[in-house]
Amino acid sequence: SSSQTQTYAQRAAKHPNPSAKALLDTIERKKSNLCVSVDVTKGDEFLNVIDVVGPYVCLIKTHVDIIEDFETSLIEKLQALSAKHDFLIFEDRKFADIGNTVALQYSSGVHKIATWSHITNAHPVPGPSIVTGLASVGKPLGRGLLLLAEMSTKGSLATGTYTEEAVRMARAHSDFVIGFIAQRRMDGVGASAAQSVVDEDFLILTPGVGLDSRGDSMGQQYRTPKEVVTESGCDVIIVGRGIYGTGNGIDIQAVQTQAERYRAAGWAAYLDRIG
Ligand code: 5BU
Repeated sequence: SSSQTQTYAQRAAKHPNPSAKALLDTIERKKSNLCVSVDVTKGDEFLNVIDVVGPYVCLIKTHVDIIEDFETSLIEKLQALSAKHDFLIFEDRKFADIGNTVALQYSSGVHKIATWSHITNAHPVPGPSIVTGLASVGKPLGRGLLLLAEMSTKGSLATGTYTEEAVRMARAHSDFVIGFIAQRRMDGVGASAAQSVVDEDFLILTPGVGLDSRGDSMGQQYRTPKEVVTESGCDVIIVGRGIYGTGNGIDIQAVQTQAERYRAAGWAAYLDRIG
């Protein structure tokens, strides 16, 4: 059977990449395929949101470069919350440069992403050298990489043969590439009839998820957990403003309520898919 109909636990048991295995195990243990994207600019607010949504998520997604008062201690506090609430960390860095540069951006600078982020992602646009560059840093640390095969935005150029080439690139580097940011399952995409892809298990993490809105004023498009997980076969829903809101200031009680609501919706959509 394809990864579409297998349980997260079945997939965890045979996944060769340590970060993918840990994510699948966490999803099963917490009955949560919810990743919360914490796109806030103040360190305290960032930690407060994570502490509240922590029990309901398998993964926390960060854009660490938007935090105004970033200091190394913030990462230590993030790691403490990861241990407290049992979730993994995904820095949504979207690397897009030559291998040598991305290796430096991943390992060094102020943020030293590779030292704390279990999963990160990259645009396939430079070609396979972006994967080998990042793998030179991340693979020895047991990290995993997602390729951006599709995007959630209106007018995205990541379609058609670009998406197919992204999947081929992943297949050629499946020791480090654990899956895709995409809007649908990629099983068999870009594969020739002769090629056996039955054993591949790429995780599909999907942003652009909302229960109350269909988009924003800057090109974002939202689909429901049912559309994403049941109908399109994706594995993890990524939710930002649907959980922490769009207004000024954060209502921490509302954040908790929404996190539980999205966790339940994502899990119900998965149970529907596996039947
Ligand atoms: P939102 O508040 O749920 O719209 O936030 C979505 C997050 O996912 C945000 O951090 C984006 O940078 C990220 N994202 C996305 O929305 N769409 C994409 O195709 C990719 C990332 Br790739």
